[in-house]
Amino acid sequence: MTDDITRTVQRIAAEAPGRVAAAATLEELRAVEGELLGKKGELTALKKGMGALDPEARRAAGQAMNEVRASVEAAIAARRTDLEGAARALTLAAERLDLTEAVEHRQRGSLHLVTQTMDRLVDVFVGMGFTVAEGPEVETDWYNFEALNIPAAHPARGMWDTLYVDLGDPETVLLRTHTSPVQIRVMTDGEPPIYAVMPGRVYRRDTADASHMPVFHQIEGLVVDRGISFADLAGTLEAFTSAYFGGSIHSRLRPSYFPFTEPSAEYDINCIFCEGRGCRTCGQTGWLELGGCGMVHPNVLRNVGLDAEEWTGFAFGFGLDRLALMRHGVDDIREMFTGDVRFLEQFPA
Ligand code: 2U9
Repeated sequence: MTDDITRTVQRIAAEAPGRVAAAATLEELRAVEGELLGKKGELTALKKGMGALDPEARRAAGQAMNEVRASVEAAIAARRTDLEGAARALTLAAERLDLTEAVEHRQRGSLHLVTQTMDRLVDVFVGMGFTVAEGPEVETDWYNFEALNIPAAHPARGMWDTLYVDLGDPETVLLRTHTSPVQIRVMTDGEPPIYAVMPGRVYRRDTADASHMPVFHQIEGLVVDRGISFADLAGTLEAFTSAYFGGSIHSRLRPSYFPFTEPSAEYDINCIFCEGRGCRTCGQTGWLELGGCGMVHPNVLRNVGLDAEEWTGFAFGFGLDRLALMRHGVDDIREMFTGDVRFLEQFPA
């Protein structure tokens, strides 16, 4: 009887590792576990035969059975860990979302031509030591006109066809017609010295045609410090011109009028197509008009609480859209804003 039990225990011990390893799924493993260790399992069945043994033999058989049970349990636990890992890997593989296709087959978008132009202009000015300031597109009459030395009844108001917002008293809230109100805010909120550029979107009551849009973009610059002269203005614009357009392109200033600058000037550059020889784009003049500039009017300085005897400054401004059109040979500004991908994808960046 003892020998029978011992042989069976040895057989179970010898066979168990193979049977456990042969279980290919968690379900099969549970079945093997039941067969070996369960209530109706082989080791449990052996226990029942032990009652007939003498105490000595019973203890020896009991010990052998416990050892086999422990090693079978360990083998089953190890196999379960393996099978659970494999099952998890299968689930993960089945549930994996493959997004590579979307990335590979769809073309990535790019920055709009106006954004690219603005980024490059800002880069050049930042390289020259300017900071960048932004402000609201919905403005009050004070920031957009009054503070800039353009009172309500002033004939110069006619220089800007303004879109008013139906808010508060009539004609007190508007869509900014230039980025100049940002300069007023910078001077009101901070102290000189100021060396800043203001890029942004501006609005005019205008019908769209090949060279005008009611919404367009500007970059303006403002310098306020002690001892700033017209020579600093001319030198800054010349330095900007060669940094942005290349060393062969120069600038010139022609007398003009703006209410917020005195003296005021138009800012021209050598034609970037014929480099000054004369062509169709520059109307045979060799020059392209880029924007305006001047010394900040003392009234404007006083309006923001600065002593116009202590501080002087210059300002300049030019349209960004026209610059982008010229640079890329686009002949209708409306092309830039219809959102046609066939146009937009010609300017990847
Ligand atoms: C303050 C003082 C002075 C900014 C200036 C111009 C001349 C100018 C236009 C050219 C074409 C913009 O795109 S455009 O319509 N700008 O000619 N802008 S001086 O002068 C300022 C601004 C703010 C406080």
